[in-house]
Amino acid sequence: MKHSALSHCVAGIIFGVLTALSLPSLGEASAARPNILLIYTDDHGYGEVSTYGPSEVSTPHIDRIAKNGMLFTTMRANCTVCSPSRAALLTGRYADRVGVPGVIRTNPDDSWGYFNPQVPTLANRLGDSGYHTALIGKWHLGLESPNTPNERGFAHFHGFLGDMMDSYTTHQRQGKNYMRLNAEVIAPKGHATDLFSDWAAEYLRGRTAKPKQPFFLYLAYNAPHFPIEPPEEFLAKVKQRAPKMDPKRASNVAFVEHLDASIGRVLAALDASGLAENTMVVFTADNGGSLPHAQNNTPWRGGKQDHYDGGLRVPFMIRWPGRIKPGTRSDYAGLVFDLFPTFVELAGAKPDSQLDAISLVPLFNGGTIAKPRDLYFVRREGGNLYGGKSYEALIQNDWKLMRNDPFSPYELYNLKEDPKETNNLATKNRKIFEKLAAAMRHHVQRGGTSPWQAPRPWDSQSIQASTSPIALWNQRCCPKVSNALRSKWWRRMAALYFGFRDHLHTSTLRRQQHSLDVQKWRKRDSDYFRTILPIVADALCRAGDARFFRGSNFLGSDGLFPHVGKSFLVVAREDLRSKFPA
Ligand SMILES: [Ca+2]
Repeated sequence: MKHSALSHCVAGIIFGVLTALSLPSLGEASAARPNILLIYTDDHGYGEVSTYGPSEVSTPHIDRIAKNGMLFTTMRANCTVCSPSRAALLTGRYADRVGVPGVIRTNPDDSWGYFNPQVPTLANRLGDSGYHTALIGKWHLGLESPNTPNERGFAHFHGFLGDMMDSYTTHQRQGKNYMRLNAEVIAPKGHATDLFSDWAAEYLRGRTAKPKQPFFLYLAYNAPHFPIEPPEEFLAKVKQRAPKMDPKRASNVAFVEHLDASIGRVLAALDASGLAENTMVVFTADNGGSLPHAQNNTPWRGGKQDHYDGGLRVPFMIRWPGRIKPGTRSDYAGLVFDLFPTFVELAGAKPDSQLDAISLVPLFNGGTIAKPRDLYFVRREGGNLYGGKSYEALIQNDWKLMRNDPFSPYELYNLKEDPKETNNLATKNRKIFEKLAAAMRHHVQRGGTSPWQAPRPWDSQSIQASTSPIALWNQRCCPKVSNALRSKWWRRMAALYFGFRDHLHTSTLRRQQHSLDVQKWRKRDSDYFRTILPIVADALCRAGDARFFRGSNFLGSDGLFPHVGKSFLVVAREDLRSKFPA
């Protein structure tokens, strides 16, 4: 591809966000099917939950879930960072099989996943079997259509789309607001942990009006992910109790204790709703704590971003009154995405055939799961340390093969004899090494069948400059939408076109890299209109994280833009949306 005369043009994309489409209830549910409350925290290390052992942190409310149910000691997150863990949880498949080997970020140049819109989510599956489905809190699987929570199966979404918040009180990320009530942009006031707890309590109170329809509430806190911002009164309590504690550590302790108190408020609302008896409560996290932020993964080695167990082993507990005996414990070595088939089974839905996850239901009455399985982990990441490449880990029986970046040599540990992963046997036990390496390659190949970036127009053979943009739009872009909505999008696209055109002029001229005959170009407006619209239509349709489109064939080759040769870039930036109002 020639880049000799590359032109960067910037366009704003206006998004007609689909109004939330609530899935219809498919009939009243059987009373035996439990409601499901999944509490999912962010970067929450094993050492930050007091039920697992002596800790500086006191988490009585989280501990109570284990006390009233089953404590799991050997569960691991599917990934050592956020998005892949969430993609796996919501699909029951390894994250690289659904397009999310790495973190989906608000900055497209540093985004390493695109959540495959074709794969049904846990919310789809439970919704289809009659559950009301809600996500409160963090999504982190896409910022735009078709990967918003409402479009991926959640009837109710009250939370934020992004990867993290730069502040728990402003809720913004790089100056942008990703807080939403369904598709509506909202600007609530307060600490995010308090807000999500209030919204969850409100949701639970609302469910009392429909006691016969079971619900699935996925309550995904962003705490205790950095920035570590405990409310002042919680920090004061910790300082008073432990005045000599390192200040950074004290902040973490207070932050987790605030989270625990908030979870306590949600559990109290569940009790008050009268629905607790038939509600399964699960508590777990997406990955281990971040060591540079003074988080604690005791007793495991390493932390977030590592394939050592400090990055993977997470707190995990399930309470189900009358069905799981209080105070029980399981040492089953599973992965958090095992919740997918577990919930689907409890909902009485047909099991999925494409899953990598395994239902935990046999464990609930003291049974075992004997099926042997590999536990596979993958993370793709940018920056010089990772270079946009992935690195993997694999556990088979007592053995783990792993590395913590794509360039370091593999390490091999015997987890049974060496649970803290201090004795690397990679050179001493080549037989096991080779066996696990072969199994790992198998998973890498399977993951390779799924793209991890959104498809882009220049990859498509079906787009030709001669094709009518209207036909393209109708054919490629959401053929199921109503005519009224389509017409609305067309108006927005027209506005976008004119705004784009003007911006193209100024940015190109300002760069002075190419001479552009504006008058000549204007004469060819109609050609340009026909040419650019398929790209814009595609952009609007795909919108997900793909805000970067290259239109070489239909722009460079027909002589419209001789100054840019065969390469042409359109970067559609969300921060320009305001320039092109609908
Ligand atoms: Ca995380």
